[in-house]
Amino acid sequence: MNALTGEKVAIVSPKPQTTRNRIAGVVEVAAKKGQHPAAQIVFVDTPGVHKPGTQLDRRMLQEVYEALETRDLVLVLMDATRRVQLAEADDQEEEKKRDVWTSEDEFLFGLIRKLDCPVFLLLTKIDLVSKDRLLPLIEQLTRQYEFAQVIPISARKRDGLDLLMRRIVDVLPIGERYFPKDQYTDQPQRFMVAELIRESILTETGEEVPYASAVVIETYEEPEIRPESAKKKKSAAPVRLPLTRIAAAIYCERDGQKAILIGRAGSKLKEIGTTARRKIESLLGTRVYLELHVIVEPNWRESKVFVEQLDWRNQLERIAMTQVTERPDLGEVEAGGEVAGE
Ligand SMILES: Nc1nc2c(ncn2[C@@H]2O[C@H](COP(=O)(O)OP(=O)(O)OP(=O)(O)O)[C@@H](O)[C@H]2O)c(=O)[nH]1
Ligand SMILES: [Mg+2]
Repeated sequence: MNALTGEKVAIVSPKPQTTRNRIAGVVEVAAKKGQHPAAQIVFVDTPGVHKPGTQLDRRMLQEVYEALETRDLVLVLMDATRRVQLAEADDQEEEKKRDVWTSEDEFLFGLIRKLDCPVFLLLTKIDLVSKDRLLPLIEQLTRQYEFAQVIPISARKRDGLDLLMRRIVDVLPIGERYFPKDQYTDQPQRFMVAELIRESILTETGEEVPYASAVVIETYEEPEIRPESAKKKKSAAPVRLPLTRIAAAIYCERDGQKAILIGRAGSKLKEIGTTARRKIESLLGTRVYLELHVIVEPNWRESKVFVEQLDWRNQLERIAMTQVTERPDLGEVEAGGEVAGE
């Protein structure tokens, strides 16, 4: 979705189950004479389909079902590299993995068989797989379901993306735009900020810490001067960009995880904060003061109420209802915030 929109709509990491909520990425396609009219494609990225264990998993699967309620077309993305590895592996460990996969596949195919819209299979990361390995894989998968299209793609090399867009436009109904022409996502910026912090946790910590972590923005104070007007100001002195002040809580499940997230003398939290702040600055076009603190919420992934509260759509509702203008009590601050150049 990032490759297609040309924007960082969704966070990305090598770890599975990175995406937790459904999010839209909007792509405008220009008309092509004799081929197709102009189009707006609204991609809805969802968490991956896997059998749920925790309440968080159940919520993630619910996101998939909710995304399926409003769709004209479904794209099933499968990582070609992992598929090829499994198809060719023959040791016992791999055998076990294959069993898990078979049951996850059944789950997925069961889900798409209920759909009354076209389903495309996209084999991803083909920059890492040779063509002669791809063909048997396609054969094997199309035996299980009659996909309307099978399109091998590489987001990295942009292979297959133009073809994909054409095939999508072919099946879309004629209708009004869903989003204004220049809007590329449905997520409010404060939630994209929370995601960028989570992305930094995914890359900066290992083991179960990223899975047990959740980020909630507690204060979000936008500058009064918009960055555009600040840039336009005619002045000989270098323009100092306005400042956005953000405080966020990182929730984890256990004291040990909190200790890892904070690190020796707060070093890990500082690292997470610095990488996140850079990404947030490039998203917002302002300087950013980012303050992070860590809260232990035992077994939050098993709490339906907590998991529901994390959903940005629910958070938006709550913000709209309470219209809190006061800075909430942030409790114990574990490490100071920081800002570029200060
Ligand atoms: N080589 C290669 N790597 C890719 C390509 N597309 C994605 N990746 C890598 O694959 C990993 C997973 O990418 P994500 O976008 O997080 O995958 P996802 O399907 O959204 O996964 P979840 O959100 O965890 O369900 C990242 O390390 C990406 O850099 C590609 O076309 N080629
Ligand atoms: Mg994802």
